[in-house]
Amino acid sequence: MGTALVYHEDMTATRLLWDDPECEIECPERLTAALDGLRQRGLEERCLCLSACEASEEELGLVHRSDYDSPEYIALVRKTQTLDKEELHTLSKQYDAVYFHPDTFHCARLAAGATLQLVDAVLTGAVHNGLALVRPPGHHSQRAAANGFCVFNNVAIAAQHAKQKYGLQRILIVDWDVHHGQGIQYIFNDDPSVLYFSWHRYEHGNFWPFLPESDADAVGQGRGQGFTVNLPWNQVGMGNADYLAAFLHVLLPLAFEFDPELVLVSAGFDSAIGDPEGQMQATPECFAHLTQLLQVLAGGRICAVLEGGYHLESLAQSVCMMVQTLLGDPTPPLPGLMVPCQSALESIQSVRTAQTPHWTSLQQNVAPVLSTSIHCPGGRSLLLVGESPTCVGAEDSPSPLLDRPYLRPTPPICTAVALTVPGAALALSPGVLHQEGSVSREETEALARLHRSQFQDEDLATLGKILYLLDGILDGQIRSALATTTALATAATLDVLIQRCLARRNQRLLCVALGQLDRPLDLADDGRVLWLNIQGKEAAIWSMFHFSTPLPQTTGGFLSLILGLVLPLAYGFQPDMVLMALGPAHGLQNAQAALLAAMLRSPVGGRILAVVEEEDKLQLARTLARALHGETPPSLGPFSMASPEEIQALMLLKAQLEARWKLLQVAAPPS
Ligand code: X5A
Ligand code: ZN
Repeated sequence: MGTALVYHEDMTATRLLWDDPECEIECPERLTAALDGLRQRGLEERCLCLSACEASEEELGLVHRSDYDSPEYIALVRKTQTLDKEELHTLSKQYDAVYFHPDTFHCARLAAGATLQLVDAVLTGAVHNGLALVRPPGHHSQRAAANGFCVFNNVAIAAQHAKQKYGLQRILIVDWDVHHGQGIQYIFNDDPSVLYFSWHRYEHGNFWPFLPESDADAVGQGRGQGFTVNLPWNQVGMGNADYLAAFLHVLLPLAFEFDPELVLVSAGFDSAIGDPEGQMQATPECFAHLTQLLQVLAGGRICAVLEGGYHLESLAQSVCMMVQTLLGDPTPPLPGLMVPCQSALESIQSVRTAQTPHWTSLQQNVAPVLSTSIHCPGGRSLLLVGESPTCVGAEDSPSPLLDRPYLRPTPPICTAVALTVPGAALALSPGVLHQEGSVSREETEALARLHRSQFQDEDLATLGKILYLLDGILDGQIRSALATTTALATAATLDVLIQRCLARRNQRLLCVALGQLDRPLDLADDGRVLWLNIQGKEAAIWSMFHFSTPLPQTTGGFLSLILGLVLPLAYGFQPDMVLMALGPAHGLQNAQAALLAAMLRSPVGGRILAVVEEEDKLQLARTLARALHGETPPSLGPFSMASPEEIQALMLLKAQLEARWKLLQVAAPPS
């Protein structure tokens, strides 16, 4: 199982034959630049490379079928093979932003065919996921019309194919191209089996394709209401924090509720920095993060299909970021301030408002009653005044960001496991290793004494092993690790681990403590540790870095906690590593623990040390080890709506923390 890369050199054949400033950016070098990038970084050879074959006319007909009042579109495109340059130019002018070439029909059939092969490879289980590198792009193409460089709608054809050939009932299409894929929207407008999400440069309708139906209030029609989700960007310059906020607060809540069986990505990279069309500021690394966030859906079955992307260097880097993430590599750090801009928040708010009638997960968005008190020891008011910045202008040069090489060496050990239970052989995945090393007895004892923690003799041995894992992560020898502790030693262990971590270099540590684990008494409040306790009791806030919240009992509440609180905090804090501890009475189901671990990997590049009490069934350790290692976590089960109490607790906590942690915002503060 791996990652497929579907391509054919013939797709570089089509090109513009006359002068047209609008169309000249869609050039053959786009494909060669992307492929060269993959080769240079050694990514191509790690993929299962498939040579694209043309889609049949029957397959194209899944979307481009003729009806009574329009002539057959496929026949018309077929005919372009024999037209001369002048005739091609005349035909091209009948469409908006389109050029035909004698090889267009062949290339467009290869593009659709490549997409179908990718879907087949994923749905037959030959690979986990993959990318089709294609030209021409597809998402603007309509049933009987070429549009915006697109001839056949590759992704829409693939979705129909997945429904018909494999009987899929729920397909998610994520269109992160900077243009609105209106073609896909029209094709599935009344179809509830395809959830179409698109963000796009809109500028209140003043950007191509200038359509009112690209706005947030277009939600689909008939049975398809709520299955079209448009997030219009009304300013250029959207960056990493804006894209992340869109995923955490719009796409992912709906996607989890929808529970897709397959994710198709209309992967246009004109939404990245440097692109002349998009004028956005998101860096290539952002696409690694977006990809990894999608990997928790649909059992990891992701088919990405190239759409736009016109800055060759930016395109190549973004494609590489996506492919390395599909291959399972950890995410690189995300550059920039994690603060969404005012305009992005306004857009996020408008799409959430438009979609609220259609999605339970958004109906939890009730205004908090601020008079209801939340436990704030010391009685200080924690509300600070803050404003969201406006977008960075597009004129700011992209080059410093694009020049930055990405270097974080791959640790020799992917996932290490140390268990206290004698002889407990975990059936581990390849790459997950049992680790027997330990920090010396003297050093372990000294550390334990330093923190006046009470350890039994056998607990000290365990502590030594866990410290060894921690050191391995801090030294870059181990990426992630899992350890079990003996009963009741978790709190003391956590105490020592935090101190050890802080004593080393300039580390920032995110500590997610589940269950009855008290905040260590001497826990520093200098911004180096973010302490989040998730347990059964009421919410409490000690400072902007230390707080606790109850564990929701519903899947809806749990997902809101992860997407609405934990991940925004983790991304905002930008820790060097995560310490995840499952203490007494943590109450998490295995699938919940795995999802939390899997999603926490993104903001820290996979650097997680998880500590579990041995009383927990070994199945938990096994599931957690797999999630840490990058396997898609098991499903949480049927979606259940969060209870009013759960919503209230979360909203209150978020309201208090928003002033410091701007990624928590789901709406624009009044300007
Ligand atoms: C696939 C794609 C853009 C067309 C822009 C026309 N098309 N101005 O990015
Ligand atoms: Zn585009």
